[in-house]
Amino acid sequence: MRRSLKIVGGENSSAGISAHKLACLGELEKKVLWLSSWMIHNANYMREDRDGLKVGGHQASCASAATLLTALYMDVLNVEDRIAVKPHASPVFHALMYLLGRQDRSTMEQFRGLGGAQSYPSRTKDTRDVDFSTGSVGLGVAETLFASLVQDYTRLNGLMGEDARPGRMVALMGDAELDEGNVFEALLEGWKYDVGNLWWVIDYNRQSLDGVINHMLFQKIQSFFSTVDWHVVTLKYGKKLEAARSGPAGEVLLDWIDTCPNDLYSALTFKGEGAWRERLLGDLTGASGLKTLLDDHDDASLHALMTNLAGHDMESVLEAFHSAPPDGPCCFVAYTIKGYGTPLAGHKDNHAGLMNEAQMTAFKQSMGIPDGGEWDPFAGLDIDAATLRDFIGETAYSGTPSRRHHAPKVDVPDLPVPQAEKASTQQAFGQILNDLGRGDSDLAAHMVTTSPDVTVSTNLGGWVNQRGLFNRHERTDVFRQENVASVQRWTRTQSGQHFELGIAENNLFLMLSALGLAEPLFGARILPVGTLYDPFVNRGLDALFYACYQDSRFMVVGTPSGVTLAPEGGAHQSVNTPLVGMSMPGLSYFEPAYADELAAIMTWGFHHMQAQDGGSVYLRLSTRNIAQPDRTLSSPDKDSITSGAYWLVPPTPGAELAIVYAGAVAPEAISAHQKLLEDIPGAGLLAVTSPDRLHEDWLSAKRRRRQGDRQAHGRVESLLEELAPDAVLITVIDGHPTALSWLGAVSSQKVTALGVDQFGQSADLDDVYRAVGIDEASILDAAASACLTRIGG
Ligand SMILES: Cc1ncc(C[n+]2csc(CCOP(=O)(O)OP(=O)(O)O)c2C)c(N)n1
Ligand SMILES: [Mg+2]
Repeated sequence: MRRSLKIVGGENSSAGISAHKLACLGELEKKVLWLSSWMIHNANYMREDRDGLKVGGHQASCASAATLLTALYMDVLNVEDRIAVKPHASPVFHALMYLLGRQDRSTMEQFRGLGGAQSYPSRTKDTRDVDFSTGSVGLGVAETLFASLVQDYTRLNGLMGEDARPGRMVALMGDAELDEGNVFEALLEGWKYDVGNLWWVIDYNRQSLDGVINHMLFQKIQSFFSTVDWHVVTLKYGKKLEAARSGPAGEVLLDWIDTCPNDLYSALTFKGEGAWRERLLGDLTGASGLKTLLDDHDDASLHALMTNLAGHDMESVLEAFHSAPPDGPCCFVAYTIKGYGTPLAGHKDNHAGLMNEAQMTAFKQSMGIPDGGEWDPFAGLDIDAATLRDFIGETAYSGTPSRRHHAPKVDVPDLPVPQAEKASTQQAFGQILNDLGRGDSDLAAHMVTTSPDVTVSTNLGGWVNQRGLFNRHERTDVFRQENVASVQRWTRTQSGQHFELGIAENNLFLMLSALGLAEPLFGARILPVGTLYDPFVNRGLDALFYACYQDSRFMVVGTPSGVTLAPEGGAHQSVNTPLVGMSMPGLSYFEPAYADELAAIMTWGFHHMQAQDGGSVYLRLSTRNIAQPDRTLSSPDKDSITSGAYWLVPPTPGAELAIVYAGAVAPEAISAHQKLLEDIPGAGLLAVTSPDRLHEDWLSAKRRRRQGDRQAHGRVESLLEELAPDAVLITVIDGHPTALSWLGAVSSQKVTALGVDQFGQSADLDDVYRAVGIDEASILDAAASACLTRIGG
């Protein structure tokens, strides 16, 4: 057990922290508070307002974190450390980067504007110094845990880039982020893996968005973290309060603070002035030494004393960070005040509160900022600019040109097609991975797989048998040792290439996200592949969205999907996931029907995951065994497959009908098509392997045409032009029909879109296809009535 609980306070000496450092950091902290407040004020009050919409910003959230983040960036962190900054402290982050010479003034002036500093730290839209995008609370925090595991993997397997060094993974988080369940899911997974190199610094201002949080929450926080073997360090009293402890009425005063409800403490903080005196006189009547204590302080100094929490006391903060144990995860509960140092301090409604113009003018004066000197990095400080510049010049961040690494690309061979007369795409996927696992390709050496307790049922078992499971500590497969027969060989070693996760799909996507950032974060090329049951994509949707938003690169396989899993479980059907795949920026969604399509798509995917302008890949697969096509006469080229569609049966020129299908419903589409040929000779059969790629390419062609490129032509336009201008398209997919219904807008052809728009009925395949209307009869019916309307119209 690595558990320890420590109260950091004034009794400790500030050994190792020079007075000069403290003074400089104190000044920089003030500047950070000013710049972050001003950045928000400028965006809301100074910039031209063109649309009447609120710009917003969070001055109180920023003030709360100013000391902690200044300490981290200006003293504690090394460049190889990676940090997730709580979303609403984005201006603090940008102010620090500005002081470090890593951000320019115009970007800050454009805060929340196009091309300006982003509302919340963003890897892709901000500077190169954002390590993890935050914004959806809880996600950035948890991602640091998975990044720590990924760093261990790269380090232990010699994959880390030559110019990269291991660092700490750090989250500076709001206390309300602990209300997000995903944080606890991650904590449990971290415990299972004995996660090491990790700091979570809780900005414990006891306020969320709507108000003040529960009293004594810190006790629960301490026990949660201790339960999963984290070190917990509580930073409660600043140096002034610690010193007061041994003075008149000291113990009584600190006891009073300890038991003071959060909302009362916040209200008194906001009121300030004589409010503390009045309250203490009322609550501590008769306490020995109280009169002396109060007589020794005027209202202002009493307010300063009573609000001297350790999270705003640079010396206490530095002591805590520098004396943290070198290994093991560590949680710092840093008491802070939301809005500290501003007129917003302590008010329960201050989350999105902005200082008004009069308050800003007074604040500016109190900060000693002259008119016109608002963006001056050193105006209004008590230490001269040259000294501060020298101090900043000595920090780890200063002068480091880039903190993003690159890794050489891995060669991707054409993946061989699993041979079988009948196969499911899930089976073929398992076979491809198994073959990769058995071989010795560079590609396989750089792959890492992961799955939330569905490794075996998504056909990753073969690969895992070849490549083993990763763990920081070696663990044998006891079943094997005891000679108990099992198909699965589950030995855990530091070189194992599979991360087995508990059932938490959010963790899967956070893990994929961290694995897929291994190149920029650690200089390691990793090609992650994750599997889950397709319906549970929805369960991890936010983390998937953020993974893509961060430009993380991975392949995720949703299988089985749709209603095609048939009797296996109505409640496991996935309906909307094609639309998720289509609408997610940075993710290319494919729905192949055949093994050769899958092999071509996976080959393309591993290239795409490594391309500078590439992205991530989502494969929606199925367990339905279907006859593989005879490609001896004609075979689609791989580009057609990976660009989204090809004619399985080309139409005759000007044909009046085509059936368009995606994925596992291929047999129904084929048989319906054959029957239709009797009445409509020349009807086409279009195989769509990726509604997403096809759609995206069409949008891009239209955009280029608007921009003047008259030659721009989408692939889908070329395909559909082979039909009559008023041809009928019958589309069919085991998913929501809108995934293909847009095809009617391409050339104004008439579409009848078949698909799934209901959920949850268990049945065998025939029944369920008939019930939702994607069986052969439904396709034929749709074709007949569409043709009738066409003739009639
Ligand atoms: C997933 C998610 N839900 C809701 C929000 C809206 N929101 C923004 S901040 C916040 C509360 C923040 O409180 P805390 O984490 O304690 O931050 P601080 O007090 O430091 O500002 C909420 C609910 C969000 N950003 N993300
Ligand atoms: Mg808070």
